[in-house]
Amino acid sequence: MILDKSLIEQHNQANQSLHKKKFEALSAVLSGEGHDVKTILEKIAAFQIAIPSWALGTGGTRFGRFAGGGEPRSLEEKIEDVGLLHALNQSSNSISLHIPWDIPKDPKAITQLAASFELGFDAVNSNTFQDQADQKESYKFGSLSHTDKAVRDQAIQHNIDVIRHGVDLGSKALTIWLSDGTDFPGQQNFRRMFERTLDSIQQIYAELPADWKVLVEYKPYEPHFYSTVIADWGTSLLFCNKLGEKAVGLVDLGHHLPNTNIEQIVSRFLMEGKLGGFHFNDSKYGDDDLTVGSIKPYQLFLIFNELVEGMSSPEIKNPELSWMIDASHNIKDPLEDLLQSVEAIKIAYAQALIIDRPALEKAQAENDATLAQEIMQNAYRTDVRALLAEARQQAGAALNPVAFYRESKIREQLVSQRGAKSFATGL
Ligand code: LRH
Ligand code: MN
Ligand code: MN
Repeated sequence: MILDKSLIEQHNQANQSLHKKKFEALSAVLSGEGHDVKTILEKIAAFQIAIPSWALGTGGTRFGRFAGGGEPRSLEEKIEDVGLLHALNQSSNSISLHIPWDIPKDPKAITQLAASFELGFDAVNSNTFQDQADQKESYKFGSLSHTDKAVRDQAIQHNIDVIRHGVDLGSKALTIWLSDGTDFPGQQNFRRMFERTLDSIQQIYAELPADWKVLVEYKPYEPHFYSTVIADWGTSLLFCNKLGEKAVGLVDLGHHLPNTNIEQIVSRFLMEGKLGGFHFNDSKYGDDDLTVGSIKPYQLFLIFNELVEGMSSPEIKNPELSWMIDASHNIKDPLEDLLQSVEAIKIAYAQALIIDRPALEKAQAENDATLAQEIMQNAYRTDVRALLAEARQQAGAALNPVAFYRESKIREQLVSQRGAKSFATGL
């Protein structure tokens, strides 16, 4: 469906007077603290977060999946949904495809359709964690790390095919999430698994176009429950360093054991110039699909503190980052969920931008832990939502995207177009 922009203007008009009061009050506080509100607004507006093609339908768990109404039935409809999100918040100007879940059969038509919504294509994702109906070799016992060369070759070729699809779409990165691992002690030799994987990824790396990156994602467990080849950031970094300049680490927030200090991992990757990007989500236990910022918003802020500090430090030489959401929940409306996730990411970014950095550095130099905490939490406890709303309004988006989505009955319209029980492809 194509959104009538005049409806957004009406919504913004109706909410203008309250927004103005909030924005003016916040601007006064921030200016008083020495911040340049205009520059912050520009940074917030420029920050774009890619949407994964597999998050536009309701996710599921291995115990079941409940159909959402009006889910996109094709890649074209997924692109329309991302276009809708982008029109609502002007913050998601690209889509990330998972192949073969979303194969662009006519890449030219697909890129044109995306461009009509002002969208491009972010990293393309390969999938060697499932068997497809038409494939010869099975990934039951692994793919890039498999003991059998024929299986490895098939998985390597799949990744190369994914790169080719990405080239057709104008993507600039391949994300490899390798699920390979073992379920029982003694099942495999750790070192040989690593070596076979390295050899496989080296062959994929050799096929990367000059201006491409390969993002090496890690995950401690699931689907395998005893060992995973690329289980942690150290292993990801090890692979990246052995592969070369184009290989960078990908931090999926849900891929850490409880209480891991993710912000320190981010700092380490940055320090090495090896941070490639993020898959944003949140988690309480061992899950990786909850709405960003729904469980640990302070952790998200601390991650952005490292990013803002690192990316503005002259000694850090890190390539541009790839920002993406990777969350697909079972009960929420996926579009509302994505709007909330984007908002949470931008809130954390805005809060990190208003940390009094010179004062923090002074407190650190003087070992003043109390003052350092005061400075950090002064930023974190500032309600920056009016800044985000203002940035959206200036970009022609909605002051309150979720409220607008509900007022305009967008889901109801999608249900009437696509049916009450449509299933999007994905996990
Ligand atoms: C694995 C993962 C990886 C996959 C996606 C569907 O848990 O985070 O990024 O590609 O989920
Ligand atoms: Mn992920
Ligand atoms: Mn995941």
